[in-house]
Amino acid sequence: MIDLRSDTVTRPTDGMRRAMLEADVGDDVFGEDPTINRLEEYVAALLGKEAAIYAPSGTMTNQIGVFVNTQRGDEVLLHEGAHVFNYEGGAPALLSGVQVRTLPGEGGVIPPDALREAIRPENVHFPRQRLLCLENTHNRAGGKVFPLEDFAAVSEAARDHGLKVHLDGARLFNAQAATGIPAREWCAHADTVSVCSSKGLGAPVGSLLAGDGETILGARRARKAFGGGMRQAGIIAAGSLYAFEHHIGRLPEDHERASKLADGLRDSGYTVAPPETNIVLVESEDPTGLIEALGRAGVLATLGTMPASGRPGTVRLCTHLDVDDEAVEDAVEAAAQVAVANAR
Ligand code: TLP
Repeated sequence: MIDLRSDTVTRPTDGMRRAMLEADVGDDVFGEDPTINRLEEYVAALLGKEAAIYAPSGTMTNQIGVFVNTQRGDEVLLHEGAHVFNYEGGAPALLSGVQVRTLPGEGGVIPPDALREAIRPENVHFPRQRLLCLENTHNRAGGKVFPLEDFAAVSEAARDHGLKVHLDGARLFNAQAATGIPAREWCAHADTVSVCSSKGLGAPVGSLLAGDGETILGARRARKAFGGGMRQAGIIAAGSLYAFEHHIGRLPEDHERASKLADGLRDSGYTVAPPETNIVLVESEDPTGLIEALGRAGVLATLGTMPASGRPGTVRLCTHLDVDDEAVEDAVEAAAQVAVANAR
């Protein structure tokens, strides 16, 4: 089986497992885990922020980001395809008591004017608007990079209206790898940033939320309340630290393989946009049927989107640490056979 469902499916490498085995640990709820402390300092510096906090998942770091930037009854603005809105179990309402308002935008990019149009006047009838969430790269848009200038422009528009900005940077280092722009340049336009070690960077578990010192202190209280206070978690944090230290530099390999995969699929008649990073979206009128057929041919994929408003749906294929050139060739070959069978 060639598993292209997500870049979350990777197994830790030997070097990563060794780092985990040898990790110094302590009780992190007491702030005494030396590996977690090192990881938090490392990632804060990498993102150009004062402080960072380690948590089990990107969902948790996003939701702590929502929690620390809002109060109950507030409105959070985000893109209609945002992970925070679509794939986190309704957590903004569940955990922070906020309502979300979705905004349109090609490729996950919210134009400043779309944001300005959504701004409400000060009036007792209206919810307070306190936060804009942005995502880079954008998962549902197919791993698209949020161009830095556009990011800065919409962030400035948000701040002009007194909003804070949270960046879901689960795949922020893919944006860095695709553009050569350091991740911290996007972070300079956000108040809080979530990054994941468990996506393209290949760690088994772990995400961080970065921001200013006071906000991250608040995030420590929120993490405990959300059940994310961990004890000798240096054992997993060592895998995350290893991922940040050793695997950022190899992300371009995943992007090249995604391009090869897209080219190969196009050659077999599939409609595929050129990927900017490691996510390939294949257009399909019947995405669930295509996923089943690919699965029977030995390639695992997931649903991008279902067909809607006269537009085809998409099937998502991700390249990652455990996919080599041969796997890409085999996946292209299997997909070609599916295309031939479907044409019969
Ligand atoms: N995304 C997963 C699924 O939840 C869809 C995937 O396979 O891509 N932000 C973004 C942009 C993400 O893509 C994800 C994971 C998360 C946050 C949440 O991370 P975890 O899974 O660690 O909670």
